[in-house]
Amino acid sequence: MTTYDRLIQIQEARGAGYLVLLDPDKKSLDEIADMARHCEEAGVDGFLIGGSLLFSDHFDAFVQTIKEAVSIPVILFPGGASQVSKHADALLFMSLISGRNPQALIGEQVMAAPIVHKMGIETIPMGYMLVESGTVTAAEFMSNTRPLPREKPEIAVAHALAGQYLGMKILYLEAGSGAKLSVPEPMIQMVRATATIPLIVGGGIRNPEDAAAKVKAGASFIVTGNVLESDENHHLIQKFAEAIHSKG
Ligand code: 1GP
Repeated sequence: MTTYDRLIQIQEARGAGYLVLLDPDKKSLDEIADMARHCEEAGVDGFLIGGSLLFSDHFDAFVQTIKEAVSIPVILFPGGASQVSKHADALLFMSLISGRNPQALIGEQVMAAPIVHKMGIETIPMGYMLVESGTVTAAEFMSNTRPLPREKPEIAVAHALAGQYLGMKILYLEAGSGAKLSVPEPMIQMVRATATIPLIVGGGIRNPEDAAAKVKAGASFIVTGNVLESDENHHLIQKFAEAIHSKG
């Protein structure tokens, strides 16, 4: 079964899925295997690995360590063409469709394609949309794009439909890691009511209640990153999973 099919299965069985973003700059190789196992036991459905800006030089080993520690999907969520690893189950082959920067729309993808081909890794075409979130996020700055206005959900809908018609298999509404404000529910609702492909929502989600509200609005998958970076918040993992799994 492909990783994409596994994701669909998770969504169907659980109502929505919980994905945890692991940033190689924020966790050491020594601590990541335990953290990944803990997440799996607490009900996390999969991992995304990547970042808009990367300082660490252990990306490949980081992916491999996580992959060896767990059996849930390990999926690359690359900030650029250099963030690829053959150890992952799949790669979100994303285009930043909310922006008008050709490098983020197609340039990085062209750089990555020959390497991805050689690795033979599964690709999941994804329409990635940045949403204005009250501050300039790393994703916004590094991509040199303007995010979608948060009070104009119809603009998000038009982008989501364009992504779907271009053949993308999944959409991501992203407020940006550490966003002050998460993606507004009315925008999720409107996108869900029109586009039919699965919808990932992330950025600035700090508590299980927020996560549940995004699922209620129509998110198929919720991503959290920052909130789990401090060890004191690890007790929240299971609470997030329970809040997100509306079924089963
Ligand atoms: C970023 O959506 C993810 O790509 C996660 O965001 O770190 O704010 O949870 P946070």
